[in-house]
Amino acid sequence: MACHLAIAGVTGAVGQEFLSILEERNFPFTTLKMLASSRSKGKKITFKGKEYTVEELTKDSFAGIDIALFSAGGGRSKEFAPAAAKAGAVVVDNSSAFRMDPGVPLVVPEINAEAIKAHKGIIANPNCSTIIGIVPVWPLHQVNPVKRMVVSTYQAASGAGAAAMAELEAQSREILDGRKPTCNAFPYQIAFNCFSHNSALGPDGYNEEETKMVKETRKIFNCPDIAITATCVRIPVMRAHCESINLEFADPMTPEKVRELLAAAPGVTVMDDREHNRFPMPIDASGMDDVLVGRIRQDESLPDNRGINIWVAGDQLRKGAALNAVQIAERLLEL
Ligand code: 11C
Repeated sequence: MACHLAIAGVTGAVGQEFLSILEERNFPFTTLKMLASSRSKGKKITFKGKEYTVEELTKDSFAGIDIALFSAGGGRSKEFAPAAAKAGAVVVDNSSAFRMDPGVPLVVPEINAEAIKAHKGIIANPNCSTIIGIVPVWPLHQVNPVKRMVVSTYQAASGAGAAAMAELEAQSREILDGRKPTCNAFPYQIAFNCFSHNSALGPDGYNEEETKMVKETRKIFNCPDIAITATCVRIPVMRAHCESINLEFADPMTPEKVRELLAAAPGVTVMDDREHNRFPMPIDASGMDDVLVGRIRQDESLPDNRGINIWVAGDQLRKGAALNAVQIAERLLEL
């Protein structure tokens, strides 16, 4: 079934990725509305050989729209997504605005696609670090429940948007030219540096990114008791996030079993070449749909072979954002 589609935030990094994924996957639409803030109003975008004019995102943008893909920032989602839903569209929202709302499904199709059916007009796309981390953990958790998960992230500039990606490039040039790096999108120098994730710190000392990973994973897994702790760090990489994940299982688990389960898991590619010390890197994951997994090994600090370490890399703009949202939209068309 084809649909009337809208993209809110089409000029941003995720918005642009929506377009390439819709084209690659030949997503069926009869009309497409490109929406963005007033700054981008009137801009021309060519998509599938046709020129579109970007319209300003307003509460009146959604008459006749079936599906609206939103990546325009949390504030705009809060302001405009309810209006879109009221007009009859189903919003797939990439922001954090509605993720923890109990009435809004938070979906990774490989994990909880069935939650889509319960939507009331808005479906939330999880945070990129959450998606990339849990796609490979879920198939293991299905077979042997994960009791505790310790995650450390190595996050690309793309997670902070197109301006942050441009800043990484500009700062690299400035530093190589012997100039002082200019910081606008990030609070600190990103080129040739890394820093604790640039989201707000809570009174407990955890930043919002870390808290999102904990709360969102519990909601998507429908597992409020799973123990999770995270440390999130920004590194000078353009567009794929990496994560070191330590898992404690209820029962013994071997690296061989993990490899076997992940080799059969949707959305996952095992890249675990010990012989050549070759494991997933951001340059491998960039442009890929699957989350890459390697460094699969026993955590020998835990008794009874109940601990496993893995290393993952996933494209933040694709599976971490636009691809996951388009997969949700594809499922919507099947309902
Ligand atoms: C990052 N994960 O890499 C963030 C970006 O809640 O959707 C996305 C924030 C969000 O900085």
